[in-house]
Amino acid sequence: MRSRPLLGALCAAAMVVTAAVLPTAAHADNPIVQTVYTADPAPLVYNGRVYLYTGHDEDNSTYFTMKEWRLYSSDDMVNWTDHGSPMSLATFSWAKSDAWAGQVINRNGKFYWYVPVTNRATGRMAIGVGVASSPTGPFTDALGHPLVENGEIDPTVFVDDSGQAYLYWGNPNLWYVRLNTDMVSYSGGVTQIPLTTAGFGTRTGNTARPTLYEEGPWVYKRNGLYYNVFAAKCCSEFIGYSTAPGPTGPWTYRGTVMPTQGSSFTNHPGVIDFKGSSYFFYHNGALPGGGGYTRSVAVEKFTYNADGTIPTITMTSAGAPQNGTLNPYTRQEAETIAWSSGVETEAASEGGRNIGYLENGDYVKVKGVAFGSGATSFSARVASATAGGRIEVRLGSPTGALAGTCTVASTGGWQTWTTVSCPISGATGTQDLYLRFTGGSGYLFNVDWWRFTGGTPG
Ligand code: FUB
Repeated sequence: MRSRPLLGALCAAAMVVTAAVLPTAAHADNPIVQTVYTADPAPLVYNGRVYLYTGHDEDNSTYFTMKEWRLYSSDDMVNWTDHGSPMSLATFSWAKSDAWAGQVINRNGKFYWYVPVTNRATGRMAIGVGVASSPTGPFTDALGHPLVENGEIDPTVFVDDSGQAYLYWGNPNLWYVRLNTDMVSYSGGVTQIPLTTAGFGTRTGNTARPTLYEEGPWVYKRNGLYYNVFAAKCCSEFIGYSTAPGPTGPWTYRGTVMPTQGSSFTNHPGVIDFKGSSYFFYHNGALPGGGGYTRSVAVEKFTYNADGTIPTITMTSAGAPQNGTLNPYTRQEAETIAWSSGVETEAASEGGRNIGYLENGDYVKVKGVAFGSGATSFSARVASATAGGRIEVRLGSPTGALAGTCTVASTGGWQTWTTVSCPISGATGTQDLYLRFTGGSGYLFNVDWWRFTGGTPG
């Protein structure tokens, strides 16, 4: 019996309510992922794409119950491709639990993923390193033991222009080591960064923690200035930041990046520049069933002030504007999604992932699709262990103009794939595409990929 993961079922029911009370809900692109709960965003720009590494809050969590990390990628900041889970607690034989907030960096032709987990042998939080030769993994344990362990969490990694790499982490303190060029060892000791109120702001009512620094540091350099953006105060957290003339300080507190918002008592920053714009990633509890232990990653575009300070950024349901368009005349993965309702993803037998657990009325939105001169045909790779159903190709909204309908018959299995095609009309210019799945009761079919033909993008 194929049973739908909880969040998908929840979304299908809750989206009906959400759409009824929030007129803009159908157009929202935040949170970025609707298929599972995600937390602790760690974006990496590599080869013209943003790779967004996240944690995964389990459905119905009542603590930070996190067993794996997840990965999504995009080249336009709105359509995100689901790459599944390239690393989990099982990657680290010595880890017991707590797949918490980490960061990935590219160096030496490899990708290094620094993560905090609980060390089974000591019961303390330690920092492990995953390594892969591709940003999508699979990642393996680089060391077979922690890189460093002092009971504290949330590593952020940064390579200075000199080539010297630094790993910072900490809650309640803030630490760093100088990583060697192999990125899996360090020289010198573990150094504590003094948490002064000048450096990290003043917290009132907590003598044990007199500064605002709480956790989740994100360190980077821009125009010669070093930034440490971090989760501040607790609880609920806001996002604050400090700057310094060098990688080890002295730090000066600069104020608020994102106020306390969004029904999660934690937040976590990730900051990048991509295709000429700056983006701030964070998490909140905005999905149905969301909260402090069922969080979701979101993104906003922002512009640095002329003096390099960061403006105050607020959470939106609209998210960042699209940076580019999507070409419908090349194969697109069905798990490339701007927004979805009732949809889950899973590993596909033909490689990558497929969308599944599709029921009558579920849909996927793909934003800013450049149909250009106009498509004449749509093809999709599908599989169904039941009676199948239909893919409605709609434009502008889930109930927008019907450009075509593809019928999907049973293929005899959820991973027994065939390609279906149907004629298309009216798909010209750049429009939002909605693939709406219809049929009888129960699960209808899976979709691995799709493609339009007949036109040229533009
Ligand atoms: O996700 C688990 C923990 O919650 C992270 O390590 C912290 O930064 C906070 O977001």
